[in-house]
Amino acid sequence: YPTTAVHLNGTDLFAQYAQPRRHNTHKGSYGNVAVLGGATGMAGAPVLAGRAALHAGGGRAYLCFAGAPLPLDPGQPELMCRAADGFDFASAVTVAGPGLGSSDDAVRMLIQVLAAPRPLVLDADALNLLALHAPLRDALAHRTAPALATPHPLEAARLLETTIGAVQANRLEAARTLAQRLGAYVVLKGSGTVIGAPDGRLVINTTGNPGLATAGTGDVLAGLAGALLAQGWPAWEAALGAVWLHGTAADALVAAGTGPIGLTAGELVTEIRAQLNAL
Ligand code: NPW
Ligand code: AMP
Ligand code: MG
Repeated sequence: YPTTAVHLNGTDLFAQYAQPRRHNTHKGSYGNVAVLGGATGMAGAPVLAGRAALHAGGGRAYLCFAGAPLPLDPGQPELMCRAADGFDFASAVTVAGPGLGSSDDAVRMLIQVLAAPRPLVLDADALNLLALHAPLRDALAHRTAPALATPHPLEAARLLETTIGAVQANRLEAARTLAQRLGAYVVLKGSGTVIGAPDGRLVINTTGNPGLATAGTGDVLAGLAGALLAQGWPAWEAALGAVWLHGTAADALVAAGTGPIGLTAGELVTEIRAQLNAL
């Protein structure tokens, strides 16, 4: 593969992998997404990821709380809220990390998720825990199903045991090294998100804008990626498609005057649905 990255065109990707809704299908045809997250005080992060999963076409979405579970999301009662303890993570594609925190319970749940033979998205505190605990990295290395890690520059720096400055000074190299070390597809977020594969492939995304620099947009990206995986996209293409669509939705919001100033992660969720249906 070339050592410099190629730039991403998502339209062709969606033409090839997005599933049209066929008549004789049901919610089971579009996959289950589970979000492992939501320590006390952090319920908003899994809610945003779960909402994104539903708006991106996932058949069912479960919020699995490491802390006390919300009884429901009144703004999105379609989400099924559970305690993470006892949830069968083999029944879904899991998005692990949004608001997960760093408790012993969070580590224990993450070990269960890593052991489940299903595609997996690792974001936020799941990445911070991986940086801290070698047994979690071992569990990741022994997986058979693909994993997709979505670090922002500080999360990448923690995993690489370096600084944000060093990551940002060579984003291509950071994404490639991280993908090789974790044995996972890596989405290194930030302006010009870099997507890397363990075999050395690198792609730069050019959609998106500084309107995305606001709380919760990363949680939305993780839920979107989970929904594409749950609908059968291969992991590399799911990473590319999620990043491209997330940025495209943000660009459409800005073009309509909903940002860049004050764009919210919740608005991004509904625009992702609009863009997906237009594609
Ligand atoms: P600085 O400030 O420049 O030194 P953290 P988090 C850096 C949950 N959330 N380019 C930057 O560092 C998440 O899911 C809950 C350069 C920044 O200050 C997590 O579980 C929400 N630097 C948890 O909170 C909504 C960049 O990283 C620091 C960068 C903590 O996650 C919000 C932040 O990293 C949130 O999603 C870039 N592009 N991007 C909710 N509603 O419940 C980031 N940085 O300290 O790991 O904190 O990302 O907020
Ligand atoms: P997180 O920090 O996890 O909430 O993720 C933030 C999301 O917003 C990621 O998808 C970033 O790539 C995106 N983002 C943040 N700032 C910018 C920016 N200036 N330009 C484009 N995308 C951005
Ligand atoms: Mg984040």
